[in-house]
Amino acid sequence: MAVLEDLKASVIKMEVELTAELTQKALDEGLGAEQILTKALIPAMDVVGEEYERGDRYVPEMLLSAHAMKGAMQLLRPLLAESGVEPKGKVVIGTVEGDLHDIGKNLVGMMLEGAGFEVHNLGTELPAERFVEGAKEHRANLVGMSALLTTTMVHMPEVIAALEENGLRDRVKVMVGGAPVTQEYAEEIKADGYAPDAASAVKLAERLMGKA
Ligand code: B1M
Repeated sequence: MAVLEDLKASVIKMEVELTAELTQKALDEGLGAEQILTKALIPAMDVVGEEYERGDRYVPEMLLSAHAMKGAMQLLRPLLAESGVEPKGKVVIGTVEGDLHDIGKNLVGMMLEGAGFEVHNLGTELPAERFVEGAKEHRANLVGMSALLTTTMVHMPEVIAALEENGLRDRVKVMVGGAPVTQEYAEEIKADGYAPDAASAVKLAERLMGKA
């Protein structure tokens, strides 16, 4: 599909407006939101990451590509989130302390919404207490944590400990994800589940809520 190739290239080239136009074009051509994400937008961010790792791209350029991706996601959001059924569970989701990456976490949130969960997106760089406050305020059944840095994933067990200290651990399930996080790490920190991507996050959340 030419439009998907062009879209991927526009994110890599940091073309914010063109990315939005091509996303709309892809939708107008009848492509599905998930296809646009998995065949163009996510692979583009992988290229961006590889270029950064090789030293061919600096942080401001990484940010511009992220900005382009976010614009595209705004257009896809209503399609990923359309449902209108009784919530399958209440989820609070956020990125852990010291970490401002939010694209993947937002995507997981949108997909959960689309699958019929009530989702409260708490934001980024969240200390453990914010997860606790959010879980209490929204009477959450599920707490989702995202981390994209090896240096920040270490805050995940702090959140689990804070949930325990506040007497919430037996009534909320904990789900973790993000590029450096693994199934082994999730088990080590006693999270209830790990998902490698947004689609598996939905399946995992359904399983944890007994809705699968
Ligand atoms: Co950063 N960054 N970044 N960055 N960045 C990475 C993560 C990195 C891998 C790049 C690289 O070196 N190849 C590297 C981390 C290395 C490491 O620790 N292992 C890195 C670094 C080093 C940094 C800085 C330290 C750079 C610097 O300043 N020197 C800095 C840290 C800032 C901070 O957080 N304190 C930094 C900054 C940034 C930007 C601000 C420029 C920007 C973020 C903008 C934003 O998010 N608002 C940015 C970006 C864009 C990236 C890359 C290129 C793309 C991340 C992304 O959005 N991917 C990234 C390289 C890469 O991942 N390819 C990189 C697309 C997204 C859809 O995927 O987030 O993985 P992802 O989410 C997936 C899954 O992981 C999973 O599902 C999602 C959808 O499928 N998932 C979950 C995520 N959360 C989940 C939660 C779940 C379940 C599944 O349950 C709750």
